[in-house]
Amino acid sequence: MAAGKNAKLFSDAKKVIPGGVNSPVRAFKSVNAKPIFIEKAKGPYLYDADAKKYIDYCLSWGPMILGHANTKILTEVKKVMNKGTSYGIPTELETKLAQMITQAIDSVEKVRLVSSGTEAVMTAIRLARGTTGRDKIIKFIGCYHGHVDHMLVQAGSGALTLGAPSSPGVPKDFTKHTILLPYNDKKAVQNAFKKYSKQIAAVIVEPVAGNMGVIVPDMTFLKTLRSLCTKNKSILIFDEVITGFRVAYGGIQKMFGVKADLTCLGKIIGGGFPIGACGGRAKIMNNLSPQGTVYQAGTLSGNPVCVAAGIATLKILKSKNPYPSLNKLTVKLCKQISQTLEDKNIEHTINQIGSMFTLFFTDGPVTGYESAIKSDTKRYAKYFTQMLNAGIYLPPSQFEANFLSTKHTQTQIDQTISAIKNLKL
Ligand code: KE4
Repeated sequence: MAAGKNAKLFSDAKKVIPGGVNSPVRAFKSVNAKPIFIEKAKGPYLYDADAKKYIDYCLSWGPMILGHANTKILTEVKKVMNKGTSYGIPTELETKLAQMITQAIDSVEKVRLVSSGTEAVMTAIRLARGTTGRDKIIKFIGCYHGHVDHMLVQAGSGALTLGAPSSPGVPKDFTKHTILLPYNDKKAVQNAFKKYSKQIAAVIVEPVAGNMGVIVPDMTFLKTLRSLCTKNKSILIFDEVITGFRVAYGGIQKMFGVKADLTCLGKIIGGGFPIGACGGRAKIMNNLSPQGTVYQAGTLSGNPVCVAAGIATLKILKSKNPYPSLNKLTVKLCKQISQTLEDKNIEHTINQIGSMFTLFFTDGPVTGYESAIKSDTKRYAKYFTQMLNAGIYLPPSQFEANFLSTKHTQTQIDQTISAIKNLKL
């Protein structure tokens, strides 16, 4: 609960920033609470304006896999900053990060760096349309791919309808080529390709959903997307803005054995600085200007400071390979959360993969949007607030992912479980 300085900061912010925040979910509306304002962070901890300390399971929505204010990353960033911060002219650092990404993800032969996940998705979709000369895009209900107009669609009435805008300000024309299908539903995709086959430029999917809470789809779903795209010469886009370098070094593709044609990245590859990337097969990527004719640009794309943070992050992830222990600790946490809630007879289900998970207040299983929205969001709001008061910061929405960092240890797990034991839901 925001108290003292947090409340004052929020009221000041609302006077000059819409809703007092620079991204809607930070306003804590989904959990019916008032936001905290962060003063500083270190390792697994956040410290708010009232000097209250929190264990952070949101990690800036994913980027901070090595914990906050990681000394090694900051040292590398400071070295680069002392030489200047932005040139709008190529630097060797951009090539280095692109090389690291292409070495980490087999399906990525070339990379274009941008400044956000939204820009990465914009680039991938325009590139897919420019490459195929087709207009239609398939996306899945419950997947979020940033706030580009043609991705802000809601399901029309009945299946297989073209998307209707989900936000004012998006003209109907901008979403008329977006086909919205149920996530994890092979049949729906097969029917869509039957109906629109040679009109489909691309299918874009979160290979593990993070934006309706964590949902790991059936492998046959992803394999079906792959085979249908290959057969129809459509482009398969994996939006790995969350999963990229989160679940394993590189993307999820090696683990799942399904290769995308284009991959969108962000978050972790910037080590806490603004970044995004669109990468994929050279044959497609070479269509991007100036080598090709599909236009795309950005003043701060490949910014040396952001890129230095990304390189330092990936270097540590590659050399230390923290994934086995990080994933093991996450499984342990989820098991203990579930056991504790069972002992309290609280209906729930947990979806977890690697160091990302979501606790849903529904008996599950949660396999797609329809089952996710059965969750008791009022109960989640109470859970969020009681955990916040106990010094545990969770995503301020039932439909987001929790993350662990390499700085989370048994100490934080123990504190989290004792807070859950005291819940009154
Ligand atoms: P950004 O433009 O926010 O950097 O990335 C957009 C994006 C694209 N693809 C996926 C799979 C994403 O999850 C995101 C952004 N994630 C949200 C949280 N789920 C960012 C938080 C926010 O919007 O404030």
